[in-house]
Amino acid sequence: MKFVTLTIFPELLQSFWDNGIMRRATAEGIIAPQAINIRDFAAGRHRTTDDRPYGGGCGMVMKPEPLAAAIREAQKAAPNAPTILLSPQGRRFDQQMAKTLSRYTGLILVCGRYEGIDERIGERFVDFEISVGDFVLTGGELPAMVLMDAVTRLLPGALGNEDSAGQDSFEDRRLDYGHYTRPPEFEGRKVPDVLLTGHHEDIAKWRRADALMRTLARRPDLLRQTPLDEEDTALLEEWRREIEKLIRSQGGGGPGPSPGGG
Ligand code: 4GX
Repeated sequence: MKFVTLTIFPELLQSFWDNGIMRRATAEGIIAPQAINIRDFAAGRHRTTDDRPYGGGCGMVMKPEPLAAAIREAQKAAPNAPTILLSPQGRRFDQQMAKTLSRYTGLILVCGRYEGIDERIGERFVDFEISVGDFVLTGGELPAMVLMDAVTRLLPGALGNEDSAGQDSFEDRRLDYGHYTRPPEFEGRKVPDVLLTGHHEDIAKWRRADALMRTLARRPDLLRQTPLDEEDTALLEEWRREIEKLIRSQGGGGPGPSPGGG
């Protein structure tokens, strides 16, 4: 996977590529990251990349000519790669999108600064516009790193352990289960007993229930997106019976006519 990143701050990306999984994936030829400095394509003694907005208002806009030249250079480096603009106006990035993008052989990532880029660059050069979330950053470099990170760990061999990416949270629209390591008791808090038994089937069951419970408590929207399978339905029904039992034992209202009638 070739990543060609267009930025006025190439050093920001270099430190990211020089460490951890990104560094190893580069060494193994799984990714080939490259930064193109937009300023190298700017004209004049000052190599200006921004200018005042037509129509007035505050902030600056990235000039179209240096960006166009930089994108054309990127297209030479990664001929079949789509051009992606990181911006708050884009489609929200998620695991499914990361998976889709991981099938390309290259991606061109345009990192804007200031108020954004001249609209005509978007119309002429940009294939996808992607946002990493509903908040405003000072530049597209962090979103580009988020995207490259999520895509890289999906590429075969990138994590070392071939299976790790398939076990992820969100792969089946569930949050991850709780993780524990030694010691078995930490500041009075114990590791769930089942995890110490070595009984793989019971451990798998516990993890599945824990993932479902956490998703129900923290992100119920994820459960509404996909139909529940038999095992999850059985767990939820078991919990419903326990909750009803608990409420009845407290003298609370159970099933029956609602106060207002039908
Ligand atoms: N997810 N920003 C980009 C400048 C900009 C604006 C419009 C192009 C078009 C962001 C986000 C984000 C701030 C990065 C504005 N460039 N990008 N920048 N959230 O907030 O992707």
